Amino acid sequence: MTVGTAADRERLLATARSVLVRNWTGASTVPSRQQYPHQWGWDAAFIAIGSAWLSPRRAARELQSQVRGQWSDGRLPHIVFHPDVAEDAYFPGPAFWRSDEAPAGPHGIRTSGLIQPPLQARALLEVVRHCRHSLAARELARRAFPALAAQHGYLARRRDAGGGGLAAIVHPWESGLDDSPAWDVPLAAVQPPPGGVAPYERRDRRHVDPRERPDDAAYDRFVQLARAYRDIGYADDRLADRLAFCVEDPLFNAIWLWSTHALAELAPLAGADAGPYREAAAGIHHALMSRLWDPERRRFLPRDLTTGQAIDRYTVLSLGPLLDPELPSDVAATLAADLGSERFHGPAGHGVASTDLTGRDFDRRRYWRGPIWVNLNWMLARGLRQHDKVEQADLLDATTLDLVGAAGMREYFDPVSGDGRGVHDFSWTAALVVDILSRQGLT
Ligand code: 2M8
Repeated sequence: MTVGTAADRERLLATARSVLVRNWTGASTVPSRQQYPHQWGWDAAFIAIGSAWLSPRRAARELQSQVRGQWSDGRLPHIVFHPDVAEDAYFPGPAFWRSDEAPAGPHGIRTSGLIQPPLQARALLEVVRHCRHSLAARELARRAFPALAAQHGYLARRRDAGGGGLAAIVHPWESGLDDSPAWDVPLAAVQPPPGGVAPYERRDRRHVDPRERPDDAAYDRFVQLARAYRDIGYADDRLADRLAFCVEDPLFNAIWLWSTHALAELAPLAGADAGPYREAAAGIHHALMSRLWDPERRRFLPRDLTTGQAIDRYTVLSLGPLLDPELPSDVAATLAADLGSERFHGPAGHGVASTDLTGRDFDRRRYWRGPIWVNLNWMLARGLRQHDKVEQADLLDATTLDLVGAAGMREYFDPVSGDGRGVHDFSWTAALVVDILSRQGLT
């Protein structure tokens, strides 16, 4: 269905709203009732951005629930577990992560020990903008700002494993794009322990076609890497020597930068000085350009800190720096041109495939190895707008609505056929549809 008429748009908005209501647990929103029955880090940010149009109060609550899982070192964990959900509802659950035994782990709440792209400060800024009374906005900013400033401090102090001003990720799950072909090379270097990876039971294929999920070889390495980090107490010193996977990711760092600009905007409201955040943003921008921009290939590439080598795989991660408002205009133009080309737009025409469609790694069905994801379409449209590519951004938003209008609130979409993949009733799809429709002036 093309979402052309006002009635189509009303229907889509009503469906999106009902998904968010059904996935709300009272204090936070699960990405999916069946597949992901806890709270995830960057999901919470996308969800708060969409929910803020419907209820700023609920959106604020979403972010506060995130912050309840914060560790004493400042990290915001990638999963905050719901205490009333059974251990076997999701793997790896709280018993796997053992956050309660980690020196910096939080008290009274169980979490994973990994992080995810730090979008929360950007989400806070968007939620604050929805508060109609300046007093409520100030109060929300004042309450949430210190936790998010601490999260950014953690990234700068504890995750700069390369020493060049970027944050490193130590697990593909930290990128949010778990089985992206960008991680194939560093993952291939992960050696299974003698005797093989200790047995575990995958639970992610009960509700989703296995052809749409990561394969077993990738999963074995995910589990092994997570165990290795857990077993050193989630300590962050000498990361590139102690862990088999240690990478600088252009999308993760672009999101960090985008959120750092948000902190600079929030600081005066929260009674803090914006100066340090402006300086931090300038530093991340400089590091992105000097460490991850390849001027010959004219693309951003992740860097493997265990080898010092750039990872030469073209995926949507490389387009993430469109979120950097200071990106030189010729670089922004190159990224925008690639984004609009047949590399990232399939015959269904609906937007940004997660992997270069013309490359050998592309898989139209499998998870982050090819499908379109609404959160990426949405972020890239925001990035395009920052670089005055308004028409291209409008088109991308419109194709996102068409895609969801035809296939439903799915987790991801086949870029060749437009078919829905992964789980149904997926929260960030619904939330970002609310955001796009609302910005277009529906509500
Ligand atoms: C997916 O990741 C989790 C592990 O964190 C999983 O597959 O079990 C990813 O799509 C990730 O980006 C997302 O945050 C999470 C929940 O939606 O699911």
